[in-house]
Amino acid sequence: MKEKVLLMLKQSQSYVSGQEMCNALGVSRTAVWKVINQLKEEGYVIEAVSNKGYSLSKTPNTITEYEVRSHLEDSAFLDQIVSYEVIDSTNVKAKQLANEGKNQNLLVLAEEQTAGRGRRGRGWSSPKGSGIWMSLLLHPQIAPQNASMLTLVSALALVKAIKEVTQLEAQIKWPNDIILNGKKVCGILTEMSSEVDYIHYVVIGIGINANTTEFPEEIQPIATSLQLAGNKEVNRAELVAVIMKHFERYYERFIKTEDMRELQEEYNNSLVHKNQNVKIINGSTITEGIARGIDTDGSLLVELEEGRILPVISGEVSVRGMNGYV
Ligand code: BT5
Repeated sequence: MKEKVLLMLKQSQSYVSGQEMCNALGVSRTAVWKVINQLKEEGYVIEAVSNKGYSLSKTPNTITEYEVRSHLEDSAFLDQIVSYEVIDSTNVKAKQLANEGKNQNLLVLAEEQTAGRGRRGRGWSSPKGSGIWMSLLLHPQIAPQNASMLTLVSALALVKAIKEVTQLEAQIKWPNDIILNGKKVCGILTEMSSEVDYIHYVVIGIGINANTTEFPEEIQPIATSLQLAGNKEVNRAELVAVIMKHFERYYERFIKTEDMRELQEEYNNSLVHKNQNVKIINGSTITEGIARGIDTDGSLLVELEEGRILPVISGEVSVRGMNGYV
């Protein structure tokens, strides 16, 4: 109902009368009035003029289900979107929904996470209202060992969407970081539930510092946001919709072959360390070499001093630039 009222207000060039809404929605005037008040509480600025009706003069920069939907082009890809003001972790929620039997493509969004998660038990700072914290639940019929490439597919969609919405040229730090000006602007956490030869589901968690302007001290040296990099506030709902549009296209191409052969070149063009010296850190062992790009299986190909090419598999290692994080 809220979504319908909002749609009527958005589609109208001027005022929508209360009666018009009642008729279209089959509800009472009081019911419409209640919804209008709820929308106002969420930050929508709605003018009410007697004898004319309601008109929407400002939309808040939120990532509610209906704001995201209003930017999504017609597509059958996403079956459901659910949005929360605050949640522990959108990845945890997506997994819970999957375990409860949701077998559709579903997107979970949150304005704030109280226990945002990075890889291997690390944390993810997810303050209220400024970022995009979201998880995509999918049920791909691919071999479990190929699922880690979905992180790379997502990274491509993020770079493309960031470019389209902000004109910023972000780059990928293999396998799961998106980088702007040498700092991390997004992180991806892909999780899976599977048997050895069968995937129950995959959850792709994406954290984007969209309009964040302040970071906790410990990540200040490595973190940035789209707003800081571009000097402009980003419409978060629009960005989510554009990410989903590009993800769908890359995902379809990936699924055909279950490898990166079609996306390899584009991925390598966005690689922050392409043809640069990197350190591969595996526990206490550090190997140095030149990153050449990914292979079709998603591994990072690193040329060692003696000329040998070492395929580095994600999950085992951390990749660093020679003088720091990037
Ligand atoms: C990641 O892990 O980069 C994956 C982050 C995924 C977050 C999303 S948000 C929606 C979904 N729900 C979740 O609970 N998670 C996903 P990793 O490569 O392990 O990087 C984690 C490290 O990044 C931390 O140890 C910090 O050093 C740094 N970090 C934490 N918060 C950050 C932020 N907001 N921006 C940049 N860096 C951050």
